[in-house]
Amino acid sequence: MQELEALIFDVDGTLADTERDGHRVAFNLAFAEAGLDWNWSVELYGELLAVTGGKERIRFYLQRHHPDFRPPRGDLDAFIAGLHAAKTRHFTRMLAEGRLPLRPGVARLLEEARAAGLRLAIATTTTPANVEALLVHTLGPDAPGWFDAISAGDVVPAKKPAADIYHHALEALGLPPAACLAFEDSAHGLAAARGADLETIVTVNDYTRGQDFTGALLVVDHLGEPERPMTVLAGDAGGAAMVDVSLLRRLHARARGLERTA
Ligand code: XBP
Ligand code: MG
Repeated sequence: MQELEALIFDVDGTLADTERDGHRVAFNLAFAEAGLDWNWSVELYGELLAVTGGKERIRFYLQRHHPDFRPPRGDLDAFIAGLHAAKTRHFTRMLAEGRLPLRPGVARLLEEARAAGLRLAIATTTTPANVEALLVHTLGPDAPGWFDAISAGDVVPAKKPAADIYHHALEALGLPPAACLAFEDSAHGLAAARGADLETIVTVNDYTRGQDFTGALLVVDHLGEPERPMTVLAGDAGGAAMVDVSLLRRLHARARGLERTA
């Protein structure tokens, strides 16, 4: 049977709770800076998360809420790209200020996986500069080098729920999906990972808790810490309080073993 060789992580909502107090706030700062009176509330942003990717999200918002909007100059693509660049500047500054910590258990699991010889990768919709800033400012300057593949943003034409970004990461790792596990926080992310044949662990957050995670290997509230056990929402963690390498190996073996005999 195929051994577990690598872990592939989503970023937004999975490594850190970035959406409500990070991306949303950065979008609003960029809008204000551009003299726009658009303001994305926590509730509205929850609806806009239906579309992944910041530029795509701005376009979706305009179609829904300001269908007659015309940019003051240039074409709409260029206008959105400019707004989005400003948003990335604000978001990476917030990360540098330490305002967006990693979720429980993330640093613990990354360190344990490295020590156990598992390879690490990232598969995310977000802009590469955001991934770099998050890793550096939460885990240290060497952290981006821990990952054998960082597949991010516009490197593929179709963002999640399309599977493209996971195919990109698998190709960069040079591994089949059966050798890997994915970590996601949303139904779109789960669909992307499952579309690439990856078994997936889901850590929900406030925006995604009510979504349908059928097909996930395990659904938990977070990865857990020794002092802060996780709660299992779906799947069988065998009573474990944390997602650690030994649980991942057991889940992987069980999933792939079942698949082989199915
Ligand atoms: C994350 C996203 C991203 C961020 C914004 O989805 O949808 O768009 O909200 O990032 P996932 P950018 O976690 O499923 O990858 O503005 O840099 O696009
Ligand atoms: Mg996510």
